[in-house]
Amino acid sequence: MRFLFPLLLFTASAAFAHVGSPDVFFDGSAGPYRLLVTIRPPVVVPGVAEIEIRSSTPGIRQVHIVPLPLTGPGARFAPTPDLAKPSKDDPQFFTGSLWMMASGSWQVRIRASGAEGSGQLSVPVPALASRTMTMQKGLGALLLTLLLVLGVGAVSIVGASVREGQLEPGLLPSAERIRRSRVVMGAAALLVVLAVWLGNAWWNSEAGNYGRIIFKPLQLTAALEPGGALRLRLSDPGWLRWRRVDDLIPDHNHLMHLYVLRLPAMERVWHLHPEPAGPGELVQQLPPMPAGAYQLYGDIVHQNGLPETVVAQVNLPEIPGRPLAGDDSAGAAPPLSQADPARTVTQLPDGYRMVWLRDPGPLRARRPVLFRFRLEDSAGKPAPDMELYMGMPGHAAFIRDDLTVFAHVHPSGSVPMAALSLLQPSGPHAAHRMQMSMSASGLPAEVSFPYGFPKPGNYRIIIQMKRGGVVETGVFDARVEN
Ligand SMILES: [Cu+2]
Repeated sequence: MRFLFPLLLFTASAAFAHVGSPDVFFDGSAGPYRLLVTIRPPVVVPGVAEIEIRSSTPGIRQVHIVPLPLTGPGARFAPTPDLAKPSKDDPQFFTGSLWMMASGSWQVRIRASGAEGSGQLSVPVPALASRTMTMQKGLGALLLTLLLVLGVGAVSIVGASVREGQLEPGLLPSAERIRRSRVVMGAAALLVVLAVWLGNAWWNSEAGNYGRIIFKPLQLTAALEPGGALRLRLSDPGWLRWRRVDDLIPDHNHLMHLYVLRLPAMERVWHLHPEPAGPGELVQQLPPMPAGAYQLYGDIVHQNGLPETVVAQVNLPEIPGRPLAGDDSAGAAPPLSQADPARTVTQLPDGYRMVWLRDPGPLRARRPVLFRFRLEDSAGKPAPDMELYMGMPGHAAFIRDDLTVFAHVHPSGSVPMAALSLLQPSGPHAAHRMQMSMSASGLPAEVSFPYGFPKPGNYRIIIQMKRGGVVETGVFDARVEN
């Protein structure tokens, strides 16, 4: 029985870039067309990635898609692209599936053409085996029955051929023939058992090989040092040879973006940027924090563009701390017990407010949506003095109340900017062509994030925008239905 179900042994959680939120969302321009792209990477590799593309620019006629390695020579020579299928109901919506043949950092190149001409964009996608498919119990039972029938059948055919193969019709086999056939059947049974045993060994060794490539996230340990510094250590649990802890590249100027949430109520949140302190080590000078338990989500990007989110929990005494500096920021919200999914306005400490421009209707799991937010002054006018915060009009984090989902998303989507810049060395591209309320500085007071919740439940959304040198942190709650 064991050889039919050895793969049940390997079930790891699907957590790599982001936590519990493997789908990739991207809002960008392919030449004249603004596209909202959703890529659902395969859970096994090789496996099939599902691609959905919606154009908000009319006139699109054809969409071609092709997978390529993110970097290296393979990224220069594209195979023949596939044609994505237009939807019957919506001519601006296209779907397709692509095979991802190896683990690693990939991109999906999308070429759109139509009335406005043509253009292309690329979306980085990590392809990592996150689990092993398990065999269905019914199929297993069926295969086991077939194996028994085959084995017993083979043995009895061999026996019958020795016993009766050369017998004239109507005659009974002699005692000698019966004895010989029993000996041969015994030998045949041994052979069948040996073949099954070898098959089992082969299967288990294949499963073992696959088990080794299943993604294991880097581990994070956090320890408080005298003086209120938090030391973060990355360690590799033993995964693919190419993964290292000392090959991090900066993502909008920081090696790590660390979200710190006070547990269990998530009523305080910090967005911090630890400094490198040796291979696989980072140090963060903590701001003033009350004693308690804290959840840490650290976003990092490897040299090859592969993003990871490392997770840890830490108990801290009261930290007198240093004032926030640089890009570090903090926010406050009602405790989770008072979460209100109907609230669309966050009143900010300086009189400004952040408004969630929600579409009517419930939020649904696995449905990509543009989440739009506007920063207003106390008179309700769009904030006039918007600035980029770490090179972006805004930063969003989507967190499920049980901490099983964490996604750090930007206006261009859930792809880390460091991976994007490996594709487009000219820097972040035109993801923010927002024809919305522009402030005096030319930056819109409105920002949008493409995202889809991976599963139903209650979520907290943390939105950060910067104006007049101040990072404004708005916290919203969402109830997501199936
Ligand atoms: Cu960010």
